[in-house]
Amino acid sequence: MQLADTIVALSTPPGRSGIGVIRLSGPRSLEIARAIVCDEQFTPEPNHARLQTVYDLESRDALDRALITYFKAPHSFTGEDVIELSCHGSPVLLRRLIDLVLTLDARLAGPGEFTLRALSNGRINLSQAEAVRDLINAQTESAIKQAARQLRGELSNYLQPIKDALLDIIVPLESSLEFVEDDLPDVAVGRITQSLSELTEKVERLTATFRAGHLLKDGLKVTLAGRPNVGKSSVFNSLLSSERAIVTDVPGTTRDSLSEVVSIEGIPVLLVDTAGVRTTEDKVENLGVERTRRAIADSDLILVILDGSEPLTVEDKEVLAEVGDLPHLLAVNKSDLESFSLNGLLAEASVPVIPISAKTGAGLDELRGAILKPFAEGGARDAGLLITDARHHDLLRRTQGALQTSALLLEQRASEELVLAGLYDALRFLGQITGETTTEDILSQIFATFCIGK
Ligand SMILES: Nc1nc2c(ncn2[C@@H]2O[C@H](COP(=O)(O)OP(=O)(O)O)[C@@H](O)[C@H]2O)c(=O)[nH]1
Ligand SMILES: [Mg+2]
Repeated sequence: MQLADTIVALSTPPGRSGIGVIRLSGPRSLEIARAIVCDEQFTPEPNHARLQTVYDLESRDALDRALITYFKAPHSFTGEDVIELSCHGSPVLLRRLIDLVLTLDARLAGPGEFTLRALSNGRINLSQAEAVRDLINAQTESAIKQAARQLRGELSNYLQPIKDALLDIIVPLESSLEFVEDDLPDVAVGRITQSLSELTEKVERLTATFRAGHLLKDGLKVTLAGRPNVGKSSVFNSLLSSERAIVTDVPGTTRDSLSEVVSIEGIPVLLVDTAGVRTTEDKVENLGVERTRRAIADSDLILVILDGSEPLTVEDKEVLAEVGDLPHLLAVNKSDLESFSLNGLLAEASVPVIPISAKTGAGLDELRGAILKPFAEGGARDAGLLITDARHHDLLRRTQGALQTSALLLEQRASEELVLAGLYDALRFLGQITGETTTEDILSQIFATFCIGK
């Protein structure tokens, strides 16, 4: 990755908007800004927005009045000279401006390249860079809060004392290797064993938060299944609080799967409304039924909807057979109707049975609670620092393993070299979380998951 060049990207989403922001970073940023405002003396005060006319360099026509903000190196997000142009949000205008900037010896930024530069210039560490990405991708408020904690450096602050303590063990071990002929004295072994077990426990505690953290970031996929007309689309709409799916009393109305993310206690739940499962002659509906089968197979939980105003039908039983032992719960809909009954399901079923009415909203809170219950008690509202990233989780588990191996070797009075090897591994794994010991190809893999312009 070359850092000597100047990069440019649209930092706001493509499409029409009130304002569109173009960002430049690198040594030529100010020079390029001077060119497009057609003023060689243009020297904006750093960190202050200036309203300027920007020009088409070829035709000399004024293109827009834009707010230009200059962030002087090293006091910018990337640590380099940065120019931000806040223009009116016309895609044509923004495209033209970027094309002009590209003729002035800048190049288009790759995904996450601004953040990568911030990392390379020591403005943030790797876990903070990942937090920037997670903040942008967050699907619920709780996920935003977690990403913001990581961005503030909470993860690196938790890990730093662990790394320091590891060094405190490594240094005397190394010197005993050099200077002492005999084995380590028992007191020293006891002390090291004690601090190793404390460190392992700290790492374990953090590793264990991944279950909740993973859920918070990646959420759950919940598929609604049931024969036509039981009220799947109505339940879908009620859980979303919107009229997203078409509801009619004509069986087979929903032909394709629809999905939307809804936040349940801060956890993003991808709800999938399906065509339902039934045998039909209708070609389009049959394709929908096929998709339902696939959605059922790869969801975390299946919400089987039954119509409590009628006795169970053969089709209902087919759906239940289809779901089989997959994780599911039964929502018995239309509890507002006179003829409603749970059909003896409570006594029979081995999974939760929840009476609901999509029409009145009765039982929907219980349903939300039951959806989350197998995954997270109490949601993620007031959780402490959580590990949300699979990469971090993997590295923490490896750290744990390395520490345990070292402790075992120490107990067996193996040579110091062997004990040290595990400690160095642990240190390296922790360093990969914050980026000190992360290799180039891992870095490029991580940054490939960023959006362009960030
Ligand atoms: N009384 C009553 N009718 C409902 C309820 N939920 C859905 N319905 C009706 O049942 C019919 C089928 O609903 P829909 O959501 O399209 O079912 P789907 O085919 O399973 O998606 C429609 O006429 C709805 O108005 C409910 O809780 N109570
Ligand atoms: Mg439907």
